[in-house]
Amino acid sequence: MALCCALCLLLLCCQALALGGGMLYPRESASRELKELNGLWSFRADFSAQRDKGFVQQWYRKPLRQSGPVIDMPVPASFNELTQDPNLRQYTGWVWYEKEVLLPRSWLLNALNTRVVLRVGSAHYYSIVWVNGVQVTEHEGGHLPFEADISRIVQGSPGALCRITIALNNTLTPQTLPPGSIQFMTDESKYPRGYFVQNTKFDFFNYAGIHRPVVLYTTPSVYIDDITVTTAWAGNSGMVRYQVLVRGNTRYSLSLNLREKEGKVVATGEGPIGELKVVEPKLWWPYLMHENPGYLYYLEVKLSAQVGGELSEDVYTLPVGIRTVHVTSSQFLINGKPFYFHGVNKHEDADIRGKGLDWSLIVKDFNLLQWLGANSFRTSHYPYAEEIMDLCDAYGIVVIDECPGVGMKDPENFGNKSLAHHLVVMEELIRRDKNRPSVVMWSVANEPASELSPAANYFKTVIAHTKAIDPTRPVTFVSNANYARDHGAPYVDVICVNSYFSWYHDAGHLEVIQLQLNTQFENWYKAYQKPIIQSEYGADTIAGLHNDPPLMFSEEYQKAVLKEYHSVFDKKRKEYVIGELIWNFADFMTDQATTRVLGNKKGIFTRQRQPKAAAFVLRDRYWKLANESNCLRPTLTLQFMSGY
Ligand code: BDP
Repeated sequence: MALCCALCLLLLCCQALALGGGMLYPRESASRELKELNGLWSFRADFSAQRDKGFVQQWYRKPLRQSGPVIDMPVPASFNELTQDPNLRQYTGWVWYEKEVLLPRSWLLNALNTRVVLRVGSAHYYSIVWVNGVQVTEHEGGHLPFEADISRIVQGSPGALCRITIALNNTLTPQTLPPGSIQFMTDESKYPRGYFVQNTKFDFFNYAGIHRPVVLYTTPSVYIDDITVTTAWAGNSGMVRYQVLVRGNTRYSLSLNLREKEGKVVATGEGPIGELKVVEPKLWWPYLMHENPGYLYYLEVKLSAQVGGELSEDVYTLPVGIRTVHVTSSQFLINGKPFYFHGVNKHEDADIRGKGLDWSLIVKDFNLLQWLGANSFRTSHYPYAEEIMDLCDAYGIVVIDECPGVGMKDPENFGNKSLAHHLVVMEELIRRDKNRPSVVMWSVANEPASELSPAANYFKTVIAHTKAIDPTRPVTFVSNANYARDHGAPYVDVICVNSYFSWYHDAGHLEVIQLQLNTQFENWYKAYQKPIIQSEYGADTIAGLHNDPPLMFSEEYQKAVLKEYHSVFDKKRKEYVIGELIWNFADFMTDQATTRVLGNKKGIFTRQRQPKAAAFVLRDRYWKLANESNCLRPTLTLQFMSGY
């Protein structure tokens, strides 16, 4: 009974909330103000046996320091590796964050026409949020943003002090995404009473905390809630179709200006739905496919309404790239031209910070991608920060946008509850990233147990739902199942396959790679006649470990594996292979295991972003591939409109 109770409390409140409205990235404008709440927050992990003390004692009711000791915790960051306490590193359950903020008086005085919104970029995994002791929202799932209108609470309270409390639970269950399970150890000769561990079947550390920026922002009370754009072009004219969702009043007027980079208006529109025609459009091209990649226009949406007898305006500016995406039986076309993915799989991962957003790391990584000649990456195995996605849009880095459907290895991960949640996660992901030109394909999962029979209906439903919300992009999931028994593959547009020949199979036998890889491609293509991406391949390598002839874990072995794969890619890319994504860009942290040496070492860069020998092999190859398309070497610089 006590154990059951503990589990219940760990999993408290895990039902998802219904989605309503948009999730525009918070940007300042003439009508919107923004206050970042990054920095040090007060923090306490609830180490009580059932992890329920915070709820029993209602820690959200008064300042956290008054209910017990607190420590300083940076936001954004994972909490796991910031202290010397090993119990906090591996903690599972509820942790509590709190920040006190002073609000500008102007936000409180004009209450009739000011909405104050609290937005969390992402927090892992389940969040409950209170402002001044009043619950304002809860959200299931890390990796995606959520927000709450807190106007009534802050505007009704005396003084300008606003106390934000966030309780966060990193417990994963068979129905969460990613899934996990809590295992209670009941043999008291081996484990203390009440001992439990969190088990997962994915290969990265379950870092937790408030991982992305928390902001407060304002809008007028009649406001632009969402904008959806789709683009097309033919001959010398481009088309930007838009739909604007307004909330707060049904009587309003909307005017739109599409500006080019330098600010010149190139098209105008009115009303909530319409098409903007752009003469001689500058198309959005991937990096290394054009001398001016990542070209963005800016869609300035202006809303006017009467509030309390006075004119109220809201302005929001959305970056827009004009481009098309199509898939044939053997090609991936961007703007009608074949695109070959030569890129990487990444992780949001760094020592000390874990999965917390870090601008220095982001800039370093994009510089390494540029150095490498990589034109694309997959957001393995969850949506990445909006700040990263903004740079992909601006630099022309092509993205396969993956949801956190990873580690789905057991039949219980394919039940109705998992499915319902998976659909919501896809809705949230598309709501966030639908307007991004860099996103060319959705990936609904990584290496699920797609050979299990429930996987057929499961993936049919998830993929159909994804396509229903966004009919403009192809959909895939990444498979490592046998081609003849994969129940999800019939529903994807592009086959994405992971394989680790001479590593997890035929360990050490480099000589079998070419034959096995060739067979893999032929089998999949014969079965489906769909283009194929090698979505993972690689070998663990300890930087500085050398052995020639190559032996596993040495830098020479990683190079050799890559070269064997590349020789097959070079034959098959003339037919139907449309891409290669190395596993992995950099070493990253995993759970402790006998096969993991302080994490996964398949990076071509170390965790500190220093190149292993394989990075140079890949660099030569990627630049050779880029030069085949004869394009100039652009520098990745922000093309954001000045002042934007
Ligand atoms: C693949 C997974 C990836 C792992 C990789 C590995 O998709 O998450 O990290 O193997 O084992 O199966 O290195």
